Amino acid sequence: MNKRIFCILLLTLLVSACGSKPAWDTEQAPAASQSQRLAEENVMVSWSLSDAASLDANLRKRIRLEVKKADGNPVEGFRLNHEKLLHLIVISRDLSTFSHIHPEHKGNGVFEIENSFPAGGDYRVIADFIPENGDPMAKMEWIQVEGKQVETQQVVPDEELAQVIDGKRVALAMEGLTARNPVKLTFTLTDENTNQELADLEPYLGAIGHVVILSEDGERYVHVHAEEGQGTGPDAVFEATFPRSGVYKIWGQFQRNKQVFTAGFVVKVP
Ligand SMILES: [Cu+2]
Repeated sequence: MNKRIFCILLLTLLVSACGSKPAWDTEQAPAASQSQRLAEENVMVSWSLSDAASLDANLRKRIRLEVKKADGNPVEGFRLNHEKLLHLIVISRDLSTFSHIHPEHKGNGVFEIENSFPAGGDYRVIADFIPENGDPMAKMEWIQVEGKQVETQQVVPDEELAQVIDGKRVALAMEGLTARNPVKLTFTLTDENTNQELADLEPYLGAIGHVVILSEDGERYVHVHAEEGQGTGPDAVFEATFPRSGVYKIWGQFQRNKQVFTAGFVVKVP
């Protein structure tokens, strides 16, 4: 390359790297990364569903998602977030089934995973990730799974916010339940038979618990982690903000004896 062209190129790079704001003007990230920072509205995900390699169950499908920038180029890098590059939540339209899985990163913004769907029908898929040099974001889509459908359940608020999962009783208490303000959610775990408090929770993906919240219509998604330094139970405390009033389902996920278990509660936010 001729020296003069090289200098012009270098100058162009320097100028574009500095952007309009001088770097000394801000104490945050340098201007270069600010100007390239990926905002949620500049990232899109395209989803596809195909038959899985194994044909043992007819509703086993391969979910493929491709994370792209507004210019069509793939998002190349992802930040490790709670031990994973991307968290995928799959919820049936009636909110009766829930899975939280971790697709494999294939490079070029592509992630893939095989998943067994309990029945045919519509599912809400939510990809939760942080592009390198980008904001945390959640991208949602409805996908249709062909196959025999089951009768859908009504989403009705639970009268009692407690349930038993494999001998473990999970109770949910909410303080200051209202929309658009932080609500304190406390899950308390006890042994169903002995009533003893369970104090041997294990960290699951780097937190004592995870909470996923979805509105009845599947349009509003909230994902929070237990506040730090909470030990091992019996309480796991979270803070979540419901974006508006309405009916929501709240799934709490915990781990004990290397087993992850999920408790789901339907609540009405006034
Ligand atoms: Cu996850």
